[in-house]
Amino acid sequence: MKYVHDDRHRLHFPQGELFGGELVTPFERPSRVEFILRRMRETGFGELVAPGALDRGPVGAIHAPDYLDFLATAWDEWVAEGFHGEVIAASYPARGMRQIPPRNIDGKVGYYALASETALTAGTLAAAEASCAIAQTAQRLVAGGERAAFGLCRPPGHHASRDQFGGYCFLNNAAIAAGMFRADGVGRVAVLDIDFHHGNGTQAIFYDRSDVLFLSLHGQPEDAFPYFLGYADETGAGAGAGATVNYPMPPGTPFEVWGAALDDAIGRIRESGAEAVVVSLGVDAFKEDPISFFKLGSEDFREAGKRIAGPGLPTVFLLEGGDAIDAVGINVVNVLQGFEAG
Ligand code: OKP
Ligand code: ZN
Repeated sequence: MKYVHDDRHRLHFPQGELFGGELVTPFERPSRVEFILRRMRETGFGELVAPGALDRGPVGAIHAPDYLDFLATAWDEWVAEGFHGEVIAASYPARGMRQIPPRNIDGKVGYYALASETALTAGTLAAAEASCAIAQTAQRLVAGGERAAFGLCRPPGHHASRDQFGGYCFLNNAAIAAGMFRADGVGRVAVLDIDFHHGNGTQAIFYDRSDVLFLSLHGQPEDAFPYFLGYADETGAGAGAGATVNYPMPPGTPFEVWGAALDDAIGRIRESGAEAVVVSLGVDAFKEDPISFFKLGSEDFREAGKRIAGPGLPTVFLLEGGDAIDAVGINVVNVLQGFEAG
């Protein structure tokens, strides 16, 4: 399988993540990619491809123009305001308040943020665009006839909505790739999100659309980030009714239960008539992940990959989360090897 990577992800490495009231070194860090690359090389898996230039059209088809402007100017406005730290949201348009983007950068960040753990820095947009170009190149490989491709996207994307960043995400790579399949004339696309965290951004982007099926296996919102979306009764709206499928699961969920949810999701992909699949590939369902609570072992990821190959559809794998950094490479490559064996 071809895999797409380049080094520009390193431009995004905030020094602080707001965690338990402290600023800690972010869990989502550049070494995640290094561990995956090392494992790809060790196992001789696949062939490395460099990404092409970012195609801004498909980005603009998913994200709002004012949000993209915000990402482009936030750092400079933050510095001009006289702030010395990284860009972190502190004030939000909460319940009962007006949803109007203010002029002041401190307010504007709150308007465009969905959570405060994620800092934006001078290099963040460049890294997010490079990550998106990687996703686009992986999509192009598959649209051009490859059975599958893997994009080592960093920063990840699935929490980013049409006009909000957070959960380490800025541009929704999976949504952009799914939109590109549609623009290529693929009638129906499935986004299968197996990251431990609910893909709230991807869900929101396609919630009222029937042409992109969204399925997510994740820690239940009662207990897990992003907390405010991902319940089982969220099934789509309007034309998209029935095209969103959520599998929220409780702390301690073992592979037997998770795998049954995966089988159900794959069954729905088969029935849906989808002609391509985008997998939001997070491996934080792993039992040793520092911020998650499922109990999958490394071999379970191989089995998951095998099952994902079942429908025989063109498949783009895009990296999302997975922060047990020494195992993230093993678990990602296990999914991809399992897929190839399936
Ligand atoms: C990004 B991805 C846990 C706090 C979690 C943010 C998690 C973002 C996950 N106590 N905060 O989906 O892996
Ligand atoms: Zn995650």
